[in-house]
Amino acid sequence: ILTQSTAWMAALEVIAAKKDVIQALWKADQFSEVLVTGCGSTYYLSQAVAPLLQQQLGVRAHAVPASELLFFPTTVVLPGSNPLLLAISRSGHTTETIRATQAFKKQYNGPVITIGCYPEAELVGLSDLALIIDEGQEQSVVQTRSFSAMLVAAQAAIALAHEPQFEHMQTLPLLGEQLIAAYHDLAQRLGGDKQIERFYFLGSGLQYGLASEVNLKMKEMSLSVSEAFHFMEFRHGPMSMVNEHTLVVGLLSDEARDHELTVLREMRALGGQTLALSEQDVPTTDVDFAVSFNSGLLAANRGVLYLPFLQLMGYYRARANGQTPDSPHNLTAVVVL
Ligand code: F1P
Repeated sequence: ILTQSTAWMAALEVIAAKKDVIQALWKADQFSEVLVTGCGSTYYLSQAVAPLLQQQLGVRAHAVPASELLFFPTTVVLPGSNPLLLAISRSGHTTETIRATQAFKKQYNGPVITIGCYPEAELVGLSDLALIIDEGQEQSVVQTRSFSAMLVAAQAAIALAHEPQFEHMQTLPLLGEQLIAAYHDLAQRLGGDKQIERFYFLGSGLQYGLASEVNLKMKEMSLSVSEAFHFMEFRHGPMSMVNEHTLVVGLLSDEARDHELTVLREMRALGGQTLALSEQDVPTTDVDFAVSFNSGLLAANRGVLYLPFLQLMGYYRARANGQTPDSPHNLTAVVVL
C-alpha cells in the first residue's frame, strides 16, 4: 500500500508507450458500446471505469460481472449491438473472466482490451490490446497496489482522448506519496478504533465503484461489517443502521458536494462518526475527519487518490481485529469456476 505510487508511475509509462494505438482505437468509431467486466475487485474497478468511459468518450459503457456476461449475455448486450469488451483482471487467470471473454469473442466478434498485471496470463492471449502493469504485481490475495495501478492505467488510457489531461496525470505518483505521508496517522487511528463496529462507504457518479472497492477492502481484510451505497441512497433506509459505533465515509464528488455534505452532517447528528475525502478542504465543522487532495486535477483524472488512505484504514482495522490482511479468511488469489 505504501509504495503503490511507483506502480502508478509504471502504469502511466505503459499507457504512454501505447499512446498511438490507444488514440487510434478511440478515434476509430468501431464499436457502439463498451462492456467493462471483471470479478470481485476488478468488477468494482469496472464500475469505476465504465462511467468514466461514457463521460469522457461519449460512448455507452456499462460494467457487468464476468459471470453475468458469461451466463446471461442477453440481459447484458442488445441484439445487433457492436460492443467492445474491456476485461480487467489482476491475475488474467480468473475463470469467469476468461470464459466470458471467450464467449464474447465467439458471439460478438468485437475487439477485446485487457488490463492486468501478468504478461503471461491466459487473458492476454485473448486480447487485441493488453495493458499490463507488471509493477502492480503483489503477494497479497487482497488487491491494493494492483487495483490502483490498473485504475491509473484505465484513467490514463481514457485521458489520451484529451491529451492535455494525460499530461496533467503525471503528477499523480507524487500526490499519492504526499497523501500517504500526510494522512497515515489518521488512517491508523480510525482503523484501530474498536469503538467503530460498522463502516459505510458512500460515493456517487465516478466514485461509486471506488466506494464499493474500499468497502470490499474493509470487509475482506478485517472481516468487519461494511457496505457501500450511492451517496443519496443512504438516506433511503440504510441510515437506520447509524449509531455511535458507525463510521460513515463520504467520497465527495464535485457535482453533488453540497448535498453529500448535508448527508454527512445528518449522519453526524444521528450519532455516527463521519469522514470526508475530497479534492477541496472540508471544514471539521461539517464532518469529524477530512482528507483533502488539493491535486488540481479534473475529477476524471484523480479517482485513484481516494484509495491509499482507505486501503490503509482497512489494513489497520485488520491488525486491530487480529486478522492477517494479506490472506483473508476463505479467499484465494484466483477463483476457479
Ligand atoms: C479477481 C478476484 C479478486 C479478489 C480475490 C479473488 O481476481 O475476485 O478481486 O480479491 O483475489 O479474485 P482477478 O481476476 O482480478 O485476478
